[in-house]
Amino acid sequence: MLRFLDAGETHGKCLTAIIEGLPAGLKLDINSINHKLALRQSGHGRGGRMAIETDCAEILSGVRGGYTLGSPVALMIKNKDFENWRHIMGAEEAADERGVYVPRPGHADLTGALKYGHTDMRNVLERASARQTAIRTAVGAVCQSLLAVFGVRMASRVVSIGSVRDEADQDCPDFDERIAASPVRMYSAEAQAAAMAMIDAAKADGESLGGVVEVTALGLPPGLGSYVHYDRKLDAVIAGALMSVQAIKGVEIGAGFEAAARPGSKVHDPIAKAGDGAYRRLSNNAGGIEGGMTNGEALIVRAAMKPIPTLYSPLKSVDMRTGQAAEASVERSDICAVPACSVVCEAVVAFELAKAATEKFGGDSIDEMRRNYEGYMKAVAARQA
Ligand code: EPS
Repeated sequence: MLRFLDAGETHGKCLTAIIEGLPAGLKLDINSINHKLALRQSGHGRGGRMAIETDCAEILSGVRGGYTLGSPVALMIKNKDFENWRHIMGAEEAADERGVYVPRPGHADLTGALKYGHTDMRNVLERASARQTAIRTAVGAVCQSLLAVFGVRMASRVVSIGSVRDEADQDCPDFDERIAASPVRMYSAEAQAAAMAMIDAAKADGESLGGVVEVTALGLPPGLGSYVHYDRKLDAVIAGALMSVQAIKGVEIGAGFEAAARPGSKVHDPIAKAGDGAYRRLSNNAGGIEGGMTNGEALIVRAAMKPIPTLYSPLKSVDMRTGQAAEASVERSDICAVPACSVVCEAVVAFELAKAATEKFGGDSIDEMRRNYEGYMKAVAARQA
């Protein structure tokens, strides 16, 4: 079973992850991991921290000469900002400075302090921070290398920021290139300009902005996940994983919430036989998942991100030292991290798909996994003949 653990505080020394369950013989390219890390750092609306960091992953173990060994793969991303925080965040000695005593509404601060018994809420926010998404992105990039062996191609884009929507279809010309070149990862030039203006206005007003991101995966075989038990349903697993990303408040697959307003004939995708004999859907409102399993169509998942809870014009809160009303703490933060969030969500879905693929096709080596995949695909083709 593919699994990972991660650790790290936002101003601590580094972020780390151990991935266990990757097959031996998988080619890993550090540049493709670092490319995803750079994408995650970019985007209009990011704050001052991103000018400090240049996230680069280091592979600490489990890889030799560019290929996985089958042993756990350990990854590390250093926090450059640690140099500014060493005296406060050191493991052995930590100065009692920059304490946080007024919780931010919408953040983990207050409940985290009550739950773990912290008085300085820095002990909560350091780990609750979305900085953790950097290492999750690195883990996802590794998983995308595994998925690529089986012809799976993933992408992500921003659908909306605040009230500005970009509903451009994935089939538009130069779609991927335009998303990659856009500072808000939108296709439409008008939507991009409006979103950037809205972010600038939010910054001027001491506000923050959320939005909706979309992740797609093409080339998935039918049958990842399962209908037989609730905790093996792939849509449930993906939704749960996305909801674990900081600030994600909603997830939909395919037509999602809109399907609830349509009659059944406008929701379910008719089935036909394609020229090659394969069963195909004539539309894709299901977003590539039926009965908790991939059905061979494109996986389309959307996630809604709430606005970041750190506001430069702070909301009302309470000073936990005195019990008196006070303005919420202001930590340096981003105004809008929706473009970054699209890259993170792609990585998070990649991990769940790679996990489902390793469950389905198993194998200690990539060759064994490939044989299992090819044998299964042959059997599926025979069942459609
Ligand atoms: C974050 C606060 C900010 C963000 C951070 C998430 O960090 P800092 O307090 O150092 O300015 O920049 O995001 C990242 C560091 C990152 O890499 O995405 C928070 O409170 O969640």
